[in-house]
Amino acid sequence: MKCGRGALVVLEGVDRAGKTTQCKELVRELQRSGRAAEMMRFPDRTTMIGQLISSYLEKKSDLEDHTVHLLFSANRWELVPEMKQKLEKGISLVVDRYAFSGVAFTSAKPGFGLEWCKSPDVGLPKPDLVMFLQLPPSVAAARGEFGTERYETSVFQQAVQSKFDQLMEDPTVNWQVIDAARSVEEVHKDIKQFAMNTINAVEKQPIGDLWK
Ligand code: ADP
Ligand code: 2DT
Repeated sequence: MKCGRGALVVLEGVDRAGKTTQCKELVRELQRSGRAAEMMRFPDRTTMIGQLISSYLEKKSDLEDHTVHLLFSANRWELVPEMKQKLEKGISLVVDRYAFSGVAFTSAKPGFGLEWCKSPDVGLPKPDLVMFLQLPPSVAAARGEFGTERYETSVFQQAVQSKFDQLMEDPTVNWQVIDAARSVEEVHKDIKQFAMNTINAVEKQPIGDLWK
């Protein structure tokens, strides 16, 4: 590796925490400072699998719960070759949701355990940094109404938050909790700092395997 690999940086958090806003800001900032960086998001609704997922989220179709969980995972796996290629070329990837959302959302449904939910994503490229944008439900509510997609209710979002809390107890993942209730600029400053430190730290390290 001539100039080192890029970092895999993930942003997670509940609805309206500011993930998309901050991913875009971070990519812009990294590019401004001369680093190669690209944004990705999951689900990636542009692929064939992504279109099935999108139709499910928009409630235009129904899918059995295990099935849709596996489709979300397949949607990540189908992009792994592209992700690895980019990381190895030195491009850092800033990702809006990843396997953690996958596990948190499905395990918030009745009858789903954390371990079963994690299993299809075991071995994915391991994020070098996962920033969890923490936002109290009351502040999220002030940012606008829930949309009309599946999962967009306060009861379900609370269940999802408690699953994220469980996932964040895992010391094998480099979690950083970010107070997302501040201004876009203040949140960005923290995120930029964590991301820059990570990018510098992992340059010469191999890409890890998630949950392995
Ligand atoms: P997410 O991707 O987590 O759902 P978004 O980035 O789409 O969140 O932001 C949700 C809404 O909140 C948008 O209207 C956005 O402009 C607004 N927003 C994002 N960050 C902040 C912030 N720090 N303070 C106030 N409003 C914000
Ligand atoms: P947005 O496109 O607004 O982020 O909503 N989800 C996401 C899952 O249930 N499983 C997953 O693996 C992922 C990545 C979270 C996407 C919705 O899909 C949920 C909200």
